[in-house]
Amino acid sequence: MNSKPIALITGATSGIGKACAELLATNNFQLILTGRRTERLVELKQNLEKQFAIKVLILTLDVRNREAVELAFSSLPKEWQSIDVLINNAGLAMGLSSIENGNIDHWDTMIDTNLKGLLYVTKNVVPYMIEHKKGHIVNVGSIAGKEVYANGNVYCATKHAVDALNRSMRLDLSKYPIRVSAIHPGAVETEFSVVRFEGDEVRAKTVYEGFENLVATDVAEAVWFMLNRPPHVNINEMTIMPTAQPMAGVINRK
Ligand code: NDP
Ligand code: 8X3
Repeated sequence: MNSKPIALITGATSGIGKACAELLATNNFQLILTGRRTERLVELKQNLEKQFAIKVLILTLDVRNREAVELAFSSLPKEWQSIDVLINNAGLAMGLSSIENGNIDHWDTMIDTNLKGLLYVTKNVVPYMIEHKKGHIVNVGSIAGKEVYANGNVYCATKHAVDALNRSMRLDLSKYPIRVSAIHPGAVETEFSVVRFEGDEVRAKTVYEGFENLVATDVAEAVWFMLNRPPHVNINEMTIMPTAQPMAGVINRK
């Protein structure tokens, strides 16, 4: 494999992760793309390899599965180990309920994915970055990790944890030197709300009615700005909101 930089993106089958994959492909990155939906990964690999002179490695992976994450990265082919960029993007919200009405299975899924999954992947990828004395981790947080909104409770808690980990990782890893950044978006129309409302596409659509939401490429472009700074510059975090959403939970709809 030639010496193009390598980026690993979790949750590349949809939304922000997929948009980051496409943008990095146009910028000559080789890509390791992960997600649970293999068919989508295969299709994305085929499209990107056809369009760009890059190689794409796909790993079907549930980030909640600690053993599977360990196995996937311990058996990573040598030519893919020199990872320059890790985008910790895989994540989800489930449900939107006042705390007393919350569904504990939803809570477990959000904590296992957004928090523990991010940790499992990071723990298994950072040794490669330390070995190669380079790396940039971008953690996908949320405005829900900076503020809270009604009924967002556990999702907000997981994203506040991502915010704390982003700052802690930077403190721990800058000595190697590994850069660590977070992107905190407001409302982006992806499959996020369909997942949150367990496949209810009609309800999901109402989240984005009456205002201009962000789209996944808006977020990918902001991520690219962070990645594309010279090595001595670390953008610690960026918050990116629709103009119509001045804060979490507040949207000016027409
Ligand atoms: P999507 O639902 O469109 O994409 C989520 C991605 O995460 C999919 O590729 C999905 O892949 C992957 N994923 C979910 N669970 C797992 C899992 N257990 N193991 C591996 N991959 C998983 O939503 P977004 O693109 O909007 O979300 C991406 C990130 O952005 C999330 O962390 C989300 O919290 C965050 N975010 C989203 C905002 C929004 O308004 N949309 C705003 C702020 C932050 P698959 O199902 O194939 O496994
Ligand atoms: C999701 C952000 O504002 O749509 O992470 O709840 S918001």
